[in-house]
Amino acid sequence: MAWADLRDFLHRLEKDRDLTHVRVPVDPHLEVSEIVTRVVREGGPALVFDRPVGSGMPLAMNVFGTDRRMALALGVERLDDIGDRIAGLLRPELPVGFGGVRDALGKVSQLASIPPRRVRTAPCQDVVLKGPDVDLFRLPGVQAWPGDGGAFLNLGLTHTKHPETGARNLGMYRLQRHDARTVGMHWQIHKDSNAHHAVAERRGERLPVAIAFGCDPAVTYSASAPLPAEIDEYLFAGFLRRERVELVDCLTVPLQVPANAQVVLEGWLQPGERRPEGPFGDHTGFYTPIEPFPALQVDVMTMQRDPVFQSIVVGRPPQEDGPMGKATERIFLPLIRMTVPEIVDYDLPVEGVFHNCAIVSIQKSFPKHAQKVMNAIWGAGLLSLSKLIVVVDADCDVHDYSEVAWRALGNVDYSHDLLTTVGPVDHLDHASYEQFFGGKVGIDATRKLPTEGYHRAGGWPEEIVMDAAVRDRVTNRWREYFPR
Ligand SMILES: [Mn+2]
Repeated sequence: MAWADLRDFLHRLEKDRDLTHVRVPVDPHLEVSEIVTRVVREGGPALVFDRPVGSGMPLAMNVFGTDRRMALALGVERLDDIGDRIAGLLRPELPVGFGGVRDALGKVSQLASIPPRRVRTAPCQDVVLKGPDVDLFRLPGVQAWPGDGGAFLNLGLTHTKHPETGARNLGMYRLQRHDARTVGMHWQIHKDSNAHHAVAERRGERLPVAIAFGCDPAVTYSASAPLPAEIDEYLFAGFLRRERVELVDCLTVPLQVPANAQVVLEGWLQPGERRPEGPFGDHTGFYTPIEPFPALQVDVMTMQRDPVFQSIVVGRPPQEDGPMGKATERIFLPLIRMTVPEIVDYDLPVEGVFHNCAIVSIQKSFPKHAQKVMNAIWGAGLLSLSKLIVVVDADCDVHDYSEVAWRALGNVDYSHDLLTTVGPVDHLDHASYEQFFGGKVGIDATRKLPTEGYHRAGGWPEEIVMDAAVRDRVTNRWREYFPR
């Protein structure tokens, strides 16, 4: 069962006592951020700030801030359930090989076949503000960190379409409020909207853009998911929701937005126009410097009659984007296995902000198999940005960092087991000496085979494991040894 809209989901959280209203006035300049950061760290509830200072609109934060809420947002008990559903859909005809993730996702969208439905009227257009009446200061934009370049309207869903193919894209990019009518589009180099904009500029055309805030949770999540450019986020959202997403035509741009969005901005990007964007304290835990980025002049702002604005604080992990990224990690596992079937499981530690470290377990069956997997990951979508890949054997629990560390630190001869290379790194990476590319390393922490040059007498040593019958006996007799 899908959530009808954001409000429907917030009501459920309230019923579960997993949402708290903050009823006193709170300043979206830093104060909201400090509160949210503390609540996220405690694994606390979603928050609705009823009275953000300077705006009449309530502000929902930390909506996805725990794995439980993230799963509930996508209508499942465990995030792995979605991966299982994907694997189930794909099982009859496994697309494997080079186009793996793209083909598999295409197949899932096609098999699930829950395309969006177009509606004529929509609550998100109940209130219409045009031209000089547009006022982005009515939205409770959050300045999260002292060094930020201003307030940001983050967690907005940016809609564009390819100027030549007409393929739409839905993405989640950071949005700086430059002034009452202008919003900065932080379109990183590897993102789909950036590609649309590049095509429009090459053709000397302006690019229509619509940004929706406060959509139903599956749609919001889909905007954040690193789907291949060919995959329609709304088909994917339909698959997640098991119900069609209702879209309505925008008023002034040839795009559609979710009918139940809380707030929508519409406008056209002029070719060649850039404005300094940032600084911004990002999920790396560092400020990203000012860079020139496109800036959207908003022609029309539409909204529901009593909208609630949803946003997010990012910064040094852990933050709310952690559970969102974990959802992606779990949902994409069966898709990654389409391309690299020997992968058993993987883990992207939140401290590694999803690009800095990937831990992968594999069913090793030939010499240098770990190196093959490293190279495959460095060639797979946005996972290709991974800087460190740790490969362990199938029997290692990749989510148990203690076990991973034991193997990664102990099972390595650094003259043989390191693979170093150079490749693209995340736009936000601050450590690479050049922006956009840098060095990467893979650690082969698997058991080594004689066929890959490990010629020690007796082969790889046997790990210490207790006899299973003894383990069971001790478990069963525990109360006898230690009566209360
Ligand atoms: Mn996309």
